[in-house]
Amino acid sequence: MLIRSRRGYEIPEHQVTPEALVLNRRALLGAGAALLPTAFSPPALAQSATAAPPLPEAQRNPRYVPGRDITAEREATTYNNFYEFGSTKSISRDAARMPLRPWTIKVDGMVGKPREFDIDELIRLMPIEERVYRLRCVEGWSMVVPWTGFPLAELVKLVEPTSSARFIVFRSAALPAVMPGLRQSWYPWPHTEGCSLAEATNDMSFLAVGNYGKPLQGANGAPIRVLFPWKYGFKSGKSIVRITFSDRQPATFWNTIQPSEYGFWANVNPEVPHPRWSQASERVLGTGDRVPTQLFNGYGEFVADLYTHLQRERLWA
Ligand SMILES: Nc1nc2c(c(=O)[nH]1)N[C@H]1C(S)=C(S)[C@@H](COP(=O)(O)O)O[C@H]1N2
Ligand SMILES: [Mo]
Repeated sequence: MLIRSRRGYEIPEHQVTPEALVLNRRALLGAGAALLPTAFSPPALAQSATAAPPLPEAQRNPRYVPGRDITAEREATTYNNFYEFGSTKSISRDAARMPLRPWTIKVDGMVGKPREFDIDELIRLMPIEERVYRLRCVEGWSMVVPWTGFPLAELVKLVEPTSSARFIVFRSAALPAVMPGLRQSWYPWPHTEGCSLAEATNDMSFLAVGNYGKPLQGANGAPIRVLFPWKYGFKSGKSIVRITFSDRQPATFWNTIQPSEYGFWANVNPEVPHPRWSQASERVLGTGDRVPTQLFNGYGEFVADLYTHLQRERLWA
């Protein structure tokens, strides 16, 4: 989890293909369109069948103030942890090959209304907004990203958890044809992460379908990923295909690999060091700044209440 972070940081210009394609396409559809020969048919320019359509308009939620500059889009979209694509930070180009449509999210387990959602149907059903959140990786770097999506609580409401449901598990896609990391067979694929039902219904828990005003790119967990900004980033599962409600605390990816280093709750705490490094401060991506890490990543006023009855649990990574 801590490995090779420095080298992966520098990504060659030519790897930023998806953005360049998007811009070209905009230019064609916009001012350039008038110059196209009349025989040119717009459907030829339409999104490929596996790409995401544009997102609906989203208002920024003023409740969650980042207190820091937003990280440059290029940093946040090209410096990633996504082990399905390999254990370096430079996976954005490979991840751009992930087919994003059709995409189905199955919601099952202890719910009154189990259901399979087509991703675009889900986006239409949900109240879409923008949230600017800090994200703190357990490795000691952080970023600030505007995410487009909806509160996880809204999805929870829709499927009506039964009275025995206590936990939720998020399963990520495992697509061997495009994910070379899956060949690293010692990892417990598919990637799963989890939270309690109480955490899931906290307003901060967010399902993101976009960032920087655009549909998510593969590297950031397209087409849908979860965010718990008061926890270390490894809790925020990417490219989710299944959400299962349960009465038991689920086994999760990093906790299974190395339980002594990565707990289930994994709340950010500067005073609880990782066994191999301090968590007192963090490197802010794209700026070179080192800033003090905050308890609950600075979101204690919104989430600390979730843990008052869990003081005997290992709450801090
Ligand atoms: N499926 C999956 N989800 C994942 C990971 C992963 O390897 N696979 N890495 C996690 C880690 S360690 C972090 S820090 C965040 C990084 O999110 P970002 O690349 O969008 O910054 O994603 C998390 N979600
Ligand atoms: Mo991370």
